[in-house]
Amino acid sequence: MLVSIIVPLYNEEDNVDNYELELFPVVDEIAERYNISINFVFIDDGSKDQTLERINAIAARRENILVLHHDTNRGMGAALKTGFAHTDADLIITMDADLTFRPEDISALLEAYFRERPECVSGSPYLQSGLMKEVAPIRLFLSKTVNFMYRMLLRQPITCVSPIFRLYRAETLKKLDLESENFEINAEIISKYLIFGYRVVEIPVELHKRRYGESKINIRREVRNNLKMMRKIVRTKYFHQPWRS
Ligand SMILES: Nc1nc2c(ncn2[C@@H]2O[C@H](COP(=O)(O)OP(=O)(O)OP(=O)(O)O)[C@@H](O)[C@H]2O)c(=O)[nH]1
Ligand SMILES: [Mg+2]
Repeated sequence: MLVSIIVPLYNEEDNVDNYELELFPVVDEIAERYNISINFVFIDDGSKDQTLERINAIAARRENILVLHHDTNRGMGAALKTGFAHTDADLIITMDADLTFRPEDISALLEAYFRERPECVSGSPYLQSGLMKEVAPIRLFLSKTVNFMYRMLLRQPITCVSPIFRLYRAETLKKLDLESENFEINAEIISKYLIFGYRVVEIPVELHKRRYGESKINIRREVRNNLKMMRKIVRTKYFHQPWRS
């Protein structure tokens, strides 16, 4: 069995420097423990710093790394879609470049997959009480409100639609016609899974504060994109129209 870990990178040079210490050893140990092959697909999305050079230098030293590159910055969703199109893995794991979700929790994603065989295992910081203290109150409030609205619209007990930290069966994921170019791709994927009846299992995971580099999130853009997504959910789920922009 092959598992691809897909990581979008945009101006993350300081985090990339940390991978040999905090990411690769953890993943190597997990691959050995579960007796599976794991490779990495990093997508540099037109970074303006040394991200591409540094990840290429690491890839030259390690076997299991594929580096892809966009000439201009196209957004997290565009980067993930490029990654999905370039892997033949059975399972796809998506994760943040800044390791705010702990690499150790990749084993929790796999554990839940092997136990329950769902189409998706999604890490939710809302199931892990107490750990959201590090998040700014305004972001926490907006996130909780948005997630509440998704829960009502989707009529599913999903606690968090936005996290990137997930495992998917590649076959199912590749059937989706994904249109999001930015952060809202994670909400698009989970909404489509739930509307189309694919089974999603949420597990509690820790979410920590970014230690290196700068946040790329733009709250206004996020709110706007999520409202657009909700309109599409209503059209598809309640008016049985095709999902479209
Ligand atoms: N490819 C690509 N990846 C991006 C872009 N913006 C952000 N990312 C990546 O998406 C992930 C999430 O971005 P973050 O800036 O950490 O956003 P966040 O997790 O909501 O916020 P903080 O952790 O508080 O900074 C990281 O892996 C980023 O490198 C982008 O424009 N293109
Ligand atoms: Mg982050």
